[in-house]
Amino acid sequence: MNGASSYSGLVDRAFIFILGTSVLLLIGLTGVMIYFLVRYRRSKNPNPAQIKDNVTLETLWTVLPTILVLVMFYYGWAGFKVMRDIPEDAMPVTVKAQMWSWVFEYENGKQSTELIVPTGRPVSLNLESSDVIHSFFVPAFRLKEDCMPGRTNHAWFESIRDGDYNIFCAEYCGERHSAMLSMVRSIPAKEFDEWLGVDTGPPEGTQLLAIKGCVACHTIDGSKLIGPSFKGMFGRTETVVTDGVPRQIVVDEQYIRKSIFEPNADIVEGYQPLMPAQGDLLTEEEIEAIIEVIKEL
Ligand code: HEC
Ligand SMILES: [Cu+2]
Repeated sequence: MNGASSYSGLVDRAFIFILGTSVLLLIGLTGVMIYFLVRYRRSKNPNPAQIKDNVTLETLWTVLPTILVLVMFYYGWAGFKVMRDIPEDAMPVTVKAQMWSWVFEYENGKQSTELIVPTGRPVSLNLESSDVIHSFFVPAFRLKEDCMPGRTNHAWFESIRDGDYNIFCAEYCGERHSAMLSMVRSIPAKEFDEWLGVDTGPPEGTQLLAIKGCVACHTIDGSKLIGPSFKGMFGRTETVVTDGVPRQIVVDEQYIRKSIFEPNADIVEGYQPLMPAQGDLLTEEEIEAIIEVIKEL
């Protein structure tokens, strides 16, 4: 239970306070219940007393819970306010979620499948999704925010300790939701600046397939995942189902292009129509590069 963001302590405080009062109330109430059960059992008290109006008691049981609930509200609100106030100098990173992978894009255009951040500097996140609702969840930072198609959500954090922290998707988004994993790597600010400054150029080869999220569903080693493996795909003769009718095709450039734009026009036999159209998410150069990579595999 060791938070690693500047505000994780505030979240923990609210959580521990609510958990603590709940446990105390549970023990206290159960104790009083058992005591009353024994103390006022029928054999000892054959004639129950009729008690009416006890101003002291009634005031107490109204005022005390109200104060408790207000303190809970205060802790929750104080933490929430900090999470919603994005510092002006925060470094923006765009989080792109899709079935079933994450891509992080920096201001200078650099893209990464892991979220590399400088320790001790605020990072603001613009959260997007190209298909269904996902949820960006970094437990160590006490940070969770939805990625929605058609809008941009915002969040921020400041990592206070170097280290690697898990990223999960916290909104069920289909078959490989549980494999939608990545890492925040919090590194010293100087190292980060170096990393960000190194121009690795546009992603190439299989790295391109990873950045574009294809490998969430397609492998490059011949094994079957959600979709057929890219290995040996090019030039293969296979059966696809078009409008419910099976037919034979050869995988060529034309066909790959069509698969990217209209994945559900021809469904490869034995697979489900689970591929979201990728055409709008790729530039012409990227499509050409992807076709070249598939050819090589
Ligand atoms: C969410 C999962 C998913 C993602 C992400 C995905 N695909 Fe697919 N893809 C599939 C499935 C399932 C099939 C098989 C059914 C079909 O033909 O639509 C498929 C089929 C294909 C085919 C046809 C394969 C064949 O053997 O005929 C190509 C080419 C392809 N995908 C390329 C890509 C590329 C390139 C990307 C990344 C830009 C990508 N896919 C991303 C699930 C996915
Ligand atoms: Cu998801």
